[in-house]
Amino acid sequence: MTKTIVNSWNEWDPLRHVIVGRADDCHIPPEEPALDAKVPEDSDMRGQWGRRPQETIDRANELLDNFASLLTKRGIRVDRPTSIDHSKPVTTPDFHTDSQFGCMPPRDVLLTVGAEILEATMSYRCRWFEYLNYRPLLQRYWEEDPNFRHEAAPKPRLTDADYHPDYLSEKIGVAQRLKWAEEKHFVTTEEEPLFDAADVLRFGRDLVVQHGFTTNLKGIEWLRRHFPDHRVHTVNFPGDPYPIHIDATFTPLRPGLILNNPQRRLPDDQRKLFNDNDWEIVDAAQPAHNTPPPLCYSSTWLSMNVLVLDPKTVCVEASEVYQMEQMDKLGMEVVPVELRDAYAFGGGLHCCTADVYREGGCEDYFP
Ligand code: ABU
Repeated sequence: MTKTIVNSWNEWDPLRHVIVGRADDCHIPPEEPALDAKVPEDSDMRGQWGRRPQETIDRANELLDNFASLLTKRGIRVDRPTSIDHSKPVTTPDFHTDSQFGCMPPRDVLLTVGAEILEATMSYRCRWFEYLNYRPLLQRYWEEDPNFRHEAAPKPRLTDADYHPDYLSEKIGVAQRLKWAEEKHFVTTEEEPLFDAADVLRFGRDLVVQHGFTTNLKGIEWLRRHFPDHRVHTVNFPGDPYPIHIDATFTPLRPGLILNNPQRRLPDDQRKLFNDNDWEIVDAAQPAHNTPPPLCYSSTWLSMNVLVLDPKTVCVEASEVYQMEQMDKLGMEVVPVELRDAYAFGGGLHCCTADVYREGGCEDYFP
């Protein structure tokens, strides 16, 4: 009798098995083109690199462990990655960087579509080997589930030709960044296919993919060819001066309902798919914080980076009082989860997880 380990087609069906990241040995990597483009110009991250302070690693791990226990108590199987040594430099024939990033957050690296887990190309040099943190788990799933497809996208070369030099300037300014975002001029070029898994949202037969800093058009075309039975839609959010990862911008909660970041609204001409199928797109509540925590790459909009446990239940960061209130009004049962002190390690509740198994199959929500 065979056992299905891997199955997940969307962001909301009942979650039964998930990977939760670890903060172990996380580093702030040295400067490099795609990473620098994401660090806000006034951020305390500028000019810093090295292993993150041990007390912050311990605190983040405490919160991630608590989150894992909460999920386990709700009957969800939780697996954890095995940290590699992130202090090791990465050298390939094409580039060198003096350290790596970490085994947080798994959502950036692993894209689960049905019975497949696909390792993304990634676009930061410091994240080139990040998939190795998850290989012990993926090997285990492969041994246990004869239908599991373990796939890896072609490793990119990440030469200087992958990055637009005008993004490397110290002072660009938010107005210029917004102009470039409107023009779809991002730090990554079209030299070769690039994508992070966290730029992809799964809606059954449809994949919605953000074109931005971490995913280029060739990356989206690669996904289109790799998933020939899916419809792949490209989206942009011009209000975002630092566009990486879709999951603090566009958050499906259940069939027919999506939260959209009010500063990063989906343009009218990209709403047709949702409008034609009676999906409601509502503005997300304001974040409860005016600034991200120290040494954090992400924006305050991790407030809407939630983990949906099933179409009626959602985990929201415990200090995000406005987001919790809005979820309640939208008819969701809210599970508060403390995670803010782990944000600096790469993101919120959606980021720090990767789906392994959700109930349900591949539905067509946009017939
Ligand atoms: N990894 C999600 C970060 C998105 C943001 O900074 O808004």
